[in-house]
Amino acid sequence: MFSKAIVRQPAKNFADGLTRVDLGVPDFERAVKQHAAYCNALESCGLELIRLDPDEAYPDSTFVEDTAVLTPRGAIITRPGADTRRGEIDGIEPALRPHFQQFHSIVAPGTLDGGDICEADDHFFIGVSDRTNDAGAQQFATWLESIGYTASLIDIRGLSNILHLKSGIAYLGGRRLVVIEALRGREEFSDYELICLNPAEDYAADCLLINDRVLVASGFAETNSTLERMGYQTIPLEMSEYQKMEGGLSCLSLRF
Ligand code: CIR
Repeated sequence: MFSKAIVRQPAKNFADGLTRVDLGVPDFERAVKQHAAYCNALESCGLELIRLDPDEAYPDSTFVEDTAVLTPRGAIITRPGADTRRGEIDGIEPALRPHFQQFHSIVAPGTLDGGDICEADDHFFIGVSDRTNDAGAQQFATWLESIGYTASLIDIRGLSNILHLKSGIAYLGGRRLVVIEALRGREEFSDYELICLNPAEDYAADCLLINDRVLVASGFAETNSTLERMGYQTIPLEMSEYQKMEGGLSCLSLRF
């Protein structure tokens, strides 16, 4: 169960962040409204929010998930793979200090983005991507093993339509994973029940289990009804402005 989350409202220059998709320039006012609805949804799931100030020094800093990985046994500060995002970690560590005793950091030459880490109970899937390199993935796996978790590495470098591993998978508890079609055949998932999405709805794979509800991007009707039919209570959220910047629902918070 989660009780808290860290969030950071987008800064005015949010549109200057990184993106490889051609979905248009995000509208700042709309992004702020969508962020507020996201925060309300987290609160309606029982979370207390720790709200950080918008930070214009880092246009991508609303995507707080990439700066840390939080587990019940400790926190790790990442080393984001994009140069323009590396300094974002400086603003996250002080916010986490009061809540975690065990701290660790990814160090050079390793790079790792939190969006590449999918926690599935005591096991962690680690995406090796254009942002998370082999050294970062290995450092993280070694740290996890030192605190009693297991890990497997999933190479997604050939998949140009997903930025991070969690752009393509989500863990819903009970050994059940949402996956995009392009990842369903990976051996690492063979012991899991897979909910495979219609490729037209790949963006909806970045959904988020918060306690007993699932946050899901709105506009992806098939995914939403599949999840509802399986007994999940979903909260659909408008994510259009974040999708333009290649961010999804998990990216906008750090939950613990
Ligand atoms: C970036 O390219 O870094 C941001 N525009 C999007 C980051 C999304 N984060 C995530 O999936 N965890």
